[in-house]
Amino acid sequence: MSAFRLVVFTGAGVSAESGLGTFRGPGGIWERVRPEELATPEAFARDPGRVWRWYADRFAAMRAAEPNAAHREIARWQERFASVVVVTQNIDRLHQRAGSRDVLELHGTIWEARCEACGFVIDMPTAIDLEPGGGPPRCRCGGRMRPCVVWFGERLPEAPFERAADAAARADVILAVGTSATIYPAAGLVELAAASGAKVFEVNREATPLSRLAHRTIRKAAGEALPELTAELEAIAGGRFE
Ligand code: BJW
Ligand code: ZN
Repeated sequence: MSAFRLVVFTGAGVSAESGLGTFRGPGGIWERVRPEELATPEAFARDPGRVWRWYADRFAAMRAAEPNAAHREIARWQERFASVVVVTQNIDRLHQRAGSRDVLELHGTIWEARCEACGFVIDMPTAIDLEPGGGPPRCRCGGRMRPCVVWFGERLPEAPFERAADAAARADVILAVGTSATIYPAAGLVELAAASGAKVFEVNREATPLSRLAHRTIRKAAGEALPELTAELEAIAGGRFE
């Protein structure tokens, strides 16, 4: 018997109970703004001040937010299972703040800003302080700083994506939590895991395109569902640590 491998694939819904808005669905961010107006390189080129301020406001909310019961339960699984890889589409770092050590950020992080011209990276609080006027600060090379997130039409960071694909291909169970699973290539990781023989678990308040792949679906809020799932995962893992 080989060691039990769990991949936890998360989206905005896992942070909803920390008070952070999701993108799609009722009350979602995209009901108020159109993605192509803000979350694209073209939008940033057109109106850098607007896009920067939108991220600075969201950063303030994410910094003030606390990890919830779902983030904490996922972090606890590290002590119970041989391998737990958290693959997240979230930019808020709440998994790391809850104690998860192996977190792959597929869509970057709002905690850093980088220069469009030379790639120099600084942390977001410093970047915000550099420009009290509220726009994106300039790098020492003269280039404009931007949030270290992945916009539509941009490539995902290669190293975390490759590690995530490898973990998905080797997983015994992949658990998708709080994601509409509509954004590619991230959503394709669950299809890859399923095709490689993993059991697919889904925790989401609503049905998603993944639901048809799922061996087990739990239609509850993540903070309630995940602590309840622990015993079930332990039964599947069966103490496989080596
Ligand atoms: C709860 C809950 C609770 C609520 N408990 N659950 C194939 C076909 C067509 C198009 C494409 C394709 N492949 C790629 C594309 C283009 C595009 C794409 O996927 N478009 C789709 C519309 C189809 N993809 C891209 O552009 C990607 N890049 C790319 O493909 O590059 C290719 C390339 C190659 C070579 C050179 C250059 C390029 C990049 C995608 C980047 C996505 N970025 C964003 C913004 C990040 C920064 C920011 O935050 O502003 O990432 S968009 C947004 O969506 C964000 C999220 O990470 C992502 C996913 O959303 P998520 O997390 O699933 O949230 P929601 O809101 O959708 O869902 C929340 C869920 O939670 C819901 O289901 C609720 O029910 C549930 N929920 N409360 C449990 N308490
Ligand atoms: Zn620079």
